[in-house]
Amino acid sequence: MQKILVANRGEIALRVMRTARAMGIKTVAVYSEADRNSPHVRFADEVVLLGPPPSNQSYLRSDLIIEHAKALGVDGIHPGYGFLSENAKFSQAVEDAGITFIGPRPHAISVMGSKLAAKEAVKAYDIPMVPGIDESITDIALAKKIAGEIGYPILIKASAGGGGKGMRIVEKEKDIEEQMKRAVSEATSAFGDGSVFIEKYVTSPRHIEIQVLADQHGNYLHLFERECSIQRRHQKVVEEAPSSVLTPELRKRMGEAAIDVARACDYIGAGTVEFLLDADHNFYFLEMNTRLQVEHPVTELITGLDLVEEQIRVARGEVLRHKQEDLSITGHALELRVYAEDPLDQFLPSVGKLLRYRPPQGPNIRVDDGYEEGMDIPIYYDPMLSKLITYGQSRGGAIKRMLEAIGQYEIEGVANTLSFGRFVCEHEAFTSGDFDTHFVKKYFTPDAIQQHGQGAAEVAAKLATHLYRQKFRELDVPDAGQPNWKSNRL
Ligand code: MV4
Repeated sequence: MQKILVANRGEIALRVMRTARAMGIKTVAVYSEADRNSPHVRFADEVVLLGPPPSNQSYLRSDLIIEHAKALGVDGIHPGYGFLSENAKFSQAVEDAGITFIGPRPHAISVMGSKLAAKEAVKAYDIPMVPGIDESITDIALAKKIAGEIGYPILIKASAGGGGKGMRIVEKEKDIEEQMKRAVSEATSAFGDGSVFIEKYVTSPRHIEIQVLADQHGNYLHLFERECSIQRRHQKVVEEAPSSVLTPELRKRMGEAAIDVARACDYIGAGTVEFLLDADHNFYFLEMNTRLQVEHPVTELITGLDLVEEQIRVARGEVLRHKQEDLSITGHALELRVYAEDPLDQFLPSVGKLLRYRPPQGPNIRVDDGYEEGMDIPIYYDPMLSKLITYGQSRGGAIKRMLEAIGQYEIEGVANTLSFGRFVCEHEAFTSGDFDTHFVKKYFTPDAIQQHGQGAAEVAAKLATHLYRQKFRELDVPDAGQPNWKSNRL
C-alpha cells in the first residue's frame, strides 16, 4: 500500500495519517469548505476539496471520494469513524473500484448493522444474550404474552437502532401498546426500518466493550476491554481500560465471546463487541461496531499496540503479528471527550472561535485533536473538540494525571466540557469504581461544577464588566442597556 485516502476529518483523520506516514505511506486528505484551514488538510501529502460544509455534500459523497481516489492513484481508503465508516455499500464500492477498504467486508458491516441479523448470525455460538426474542414483532397481543414470560421491565428496541433511538422501557403490560407504536414510528422515521424486538431490561448495567482484531487468514485476537459506562444520553464522556470490575477469568470469557462474535460475521480488521454487565457480573452481547472507535486510544496505551497500524497491516493481507498469550495489560488509561458544549446550559453545542487553545503536555498525557487556536468550530459536524487521554501505572495515577491535565488545558472562546470531566474524575462514585450507565443522570447537576469555579468566575465577571464599560467610554457610544450575554459569550 503506497497511498491512503482518509475519508474523514478532524482528529481521527490526523491520527490515521500520522500512522500512515510513519509506515512510509503517502496520505490524501479530503475536506469540505468549512475545513479549508484544518490541521488534517495541512498535514496531508495531497488534498481534495469535496464540496460545501454539510456532510451530505462533502464527507458523505462516496461517489466523489472514490472518483478522486482513483484519479490520484490511491490504493487504500480509511473511513475513520462516523460518516461512511459503517456503510456496507461504500465498503463494496471501494472494493469494486479496485481499492482496498481499510475495514471489514460489506457482509460483516451489514450483518452487524442490524441487531436482529446480528442475533441470527451469532446463534451458532454459545454467546450469552439478554433474555428476549430474536425476531421482529408487530402483534400487540403476542408482545404482551412474550413480555409476561420475560418479566417486566422490558425494553423495546429497534433492529436498525443506534444511540438509543427507538428504545422504549416498559414497566407494565398496560403500556405495551403505546410504547410499541412509538418505537416503531421512531425507528421508521430515523432508520427507514420499523422492525422492533423485545428484551428483558437490565436495570443498572455497565457498558463494557471488547476490542478485537482479525486478519484475512482466520486469526483472531482480543485486546481486552474498555469501560464505557460514563455516558450522557448515549454520548460517551469518559472511557477507561481496563475496567475495575473485571476479574482475569471474566475478562477471558468476555474476550472469547467477543472473538466468537467476530468469527460469526467473518470479521476482518479492528472491531468492537459491546456487552452489558449486570449487577451480578453476568455479561450479555449487545452489538458489534464495525469500525475503529473514538475511544481506541485507551486500548493502545494499555497494550502498546497502534490499532491503525494493525488495521493497515491486516488490510495489506499480513498475518496478525501477535498471539493472544503474548498480549497483556500494562497500567491504566483514561479518555475524556472534550466537547464544545455548555455543561451549564443543558450541553447545548457552543460554536465560535477558539480564541485561546493550549492543550496540556507532558509524560503520560496524549491529546488527539484536530483544531488549533484561532480556528472557528464549525456547526456542521460532531461537537467533539478533542480527546484528552492519560495513563498511569494504576487507576488512581491515571485519574490524578487526568485532573492535572484538565487543570493545564486552556480553552477560551467556546464553552466546553472540561469542567464536567473534572466533576466526573473527582466524584466518589467514579473514583471508587462503583458506578453504572446511570452515573450522569444520578449525580450531575450544573451546580456541581458551578460551585467549583466560583472564585474564578467572579473575577472573570468583574473583569468583563470593567472591560465592557471601558470599551463603551472609548467608543463614546450610548449604553444600549443590557448586553445580550447569551450571544456575546466573552
Ligand atoms: C440495553 C439496556 C438494558 N437492557 N438492553 C443503549 C444503546 C444500545 N447500544 C443498547 N443500549 C442499552 N441496551 C437491555 N436489554 C441498556 C442500554 C443502555 C445503555 C447501554 C450502554 C451504554 C449506555 C446506555 C444507556 C442507556 C441504556
